[in-house]
Amino acid sequence: MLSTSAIKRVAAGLVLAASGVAPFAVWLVAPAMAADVAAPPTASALVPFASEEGLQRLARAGAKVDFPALANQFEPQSNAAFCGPTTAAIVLNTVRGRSKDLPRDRSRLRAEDLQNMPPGADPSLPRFTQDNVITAGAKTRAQVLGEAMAVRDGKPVRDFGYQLRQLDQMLRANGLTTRMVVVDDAMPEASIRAELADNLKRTGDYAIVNYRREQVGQSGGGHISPLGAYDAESDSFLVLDVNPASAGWVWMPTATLVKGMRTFDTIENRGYVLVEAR
Ligand SMILES: [Ca+2]
Repeated sequence: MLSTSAIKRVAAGLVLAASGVAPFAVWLVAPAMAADVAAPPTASALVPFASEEGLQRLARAGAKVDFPALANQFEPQSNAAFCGPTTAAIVLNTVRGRSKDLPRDRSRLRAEDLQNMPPGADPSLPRFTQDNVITAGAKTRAQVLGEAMAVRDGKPVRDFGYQLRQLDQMLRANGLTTRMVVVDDAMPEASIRAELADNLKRTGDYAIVNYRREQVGQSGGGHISPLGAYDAESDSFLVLDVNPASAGWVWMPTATLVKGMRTFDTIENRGYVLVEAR
């Protein structure tokens, strides 16, 4: 279907062509038109959230109650290894809301930031951050950022970021109840779709996915992000990608998402974690 802007551009091109304007002027119009009248996305295509089609999917989606709550707490990861902690911080801030007992992360304040404040003032905010969620878990910040976790055959074994099981442990250590699902070769796509879509229809719990970018048509390796919604008509999930420096939020077909989760990572396949307050 042509968008209104595309129709206007087509009309402008026809007018130029009919009026005998120099051919290059017609040529300038054509490429933009070609982009706008591209065929509808194929079943396997990723559809950017920031597009007309992307917004339409959210508007009609029947499973999206988690989206506004997560969007309100969204933050992008600050370095390449922190997709797990960033996802954890977003979900924890969403689950725990404005509880008074949230941790305060003063690591981003410099000593000179306090020099003009009243004595004893604390400008930090009660929030989970992608830095302080790591502290509660078993894996240390240094290990997340590549410090050797073991030595094998005389060589350091490094393990950047979080494997699914490590993420699950860290989420539980931060006070969440979790259900971790490893997407092994035998797990049917239908049960994964049903469980994730059901979650996205329900308030109070959230779905986190761990997939391999290469397998879903993006560049990069293992990645972790929360899901925002499910649209049955296109059979796709809205992945709230926490690394906008690499990729934007996208609608990812179920088959593609499952393909990305059904990939091996160090000790077992990737998968997803469902979380709720304890
Ligand atoms: Ca939910």
